[in-house]
Amino acid sequence: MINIFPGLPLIESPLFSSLKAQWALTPEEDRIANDLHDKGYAVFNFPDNELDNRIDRIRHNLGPVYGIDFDNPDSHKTMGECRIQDAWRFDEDVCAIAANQIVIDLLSKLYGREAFPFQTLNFPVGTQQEAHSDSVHFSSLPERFMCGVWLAMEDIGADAGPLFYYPGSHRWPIMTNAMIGRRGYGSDLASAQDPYGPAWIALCNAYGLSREVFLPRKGQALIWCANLLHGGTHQNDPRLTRWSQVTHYYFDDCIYYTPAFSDESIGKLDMRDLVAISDGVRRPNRYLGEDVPGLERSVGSTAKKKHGRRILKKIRKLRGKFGKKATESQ
Ligand SMILES: O=C(O)CCC(=O)C(=O)O
Repeated sequence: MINIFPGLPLIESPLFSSLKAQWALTPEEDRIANDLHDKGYAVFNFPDNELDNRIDRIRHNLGPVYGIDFDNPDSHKTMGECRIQDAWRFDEDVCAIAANQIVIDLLSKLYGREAFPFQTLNFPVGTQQEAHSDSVHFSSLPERFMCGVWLAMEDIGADAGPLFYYPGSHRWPIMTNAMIGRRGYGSDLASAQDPYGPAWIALCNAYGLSREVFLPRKGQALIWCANLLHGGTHQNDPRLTRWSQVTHYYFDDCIYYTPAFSDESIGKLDMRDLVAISDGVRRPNRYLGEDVPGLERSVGSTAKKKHGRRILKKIRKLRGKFGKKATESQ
C-alpha cells in the first residue's frame, strides 16, 4: 500500500477513502473502518468462544476486591471501588480478553501499525465520569496511535450508568496543556482530567454535537478512537451492576507519554515505560524506527497513585487465591 501519511492511523487519514481501495477488508472490517473514520467509534461482537465462562470467572475472582455486596439485589453497588486497574497482571481471563489475537489483528490492520494492549480497567458499576478524551492520559507521537476497546460483560440498560460518547469528536484538535495555557510537566493533579473539563464543554458547545449512549448486550464491544470524547452517564439505579472491561492499546514505533504531565512544545514529556500484555515484552519508546532514550517520569497524579496503592493492598490479600504476584501498575 502506498501511504503518503504513515504518521496517521489509516482510519484517521484524510486519504482514508483512497487508502481503503488498496486495502483488503472483509465487509465487517469495512463497516468497522467506516464507523471509526466517520464517528470515532465502532461496535462489534467480541470474538471469543470462551467469553461467557471468562466473564463468570472474572466476576467471581475480582468481585471480593471491590467491597460491594453483590449477593444482595437491593444493596447499593456504587458504594465500593468502581475499578481495578491492570488486573491482567494476576487474572488470566482479564489477560486473555486484552490479548485477544483477533482484536489485535483487526486494530493493526485498521491503524497500519502493530497494536499491543498495555492497560486494563475492570468495572463492576458505571464510572459516572464527566466527558473526557483519553488523549490527556495516554497519547503517542505521532499522535492518535491509541484506542480503547470497551467490552460489556452483561446486558446494560439505561439506568445502569451506561457509557456515552460524542460521535465525531475524535476529529477535534487533541487537547494539550499548550492549548489551555497550562504547564503540565512536574505538576500534581487530583485527577488528570480536571484542567480540561471546561475546554471540552466549550468544544461540545462550539461544535453543537449531541451525546449518544451505548446500551450493549453482553459480549458486545466498542472501539473508541484516541480523541473520542466519552464518559459514564449518571447511574439512576444504584442497585444495578454494570460489569465491563476496558483495554487500552497503543501501536508500535511511537513515543508513548502522558500529556496531562507534559509540555510537548519544550520537549518535556512524561514518557511511559510499557510492557505489552499480549507477550510480556517491553515496548520501548521509538520514533521513526529508532529508540528514544532518556525516559523521564513527571510527578503525576497523587490521587491515582494513592488509589492504585489501596487497590493493590486488597489484591495482595487475595494473592494466595490467585496464586500470582500482583505488581503495581504504571
Ligand atoms: O466505562 C465508563 O463509564 C467510562 C470508561 C472510561 O471513560 C475510560 O476508561 O476512559
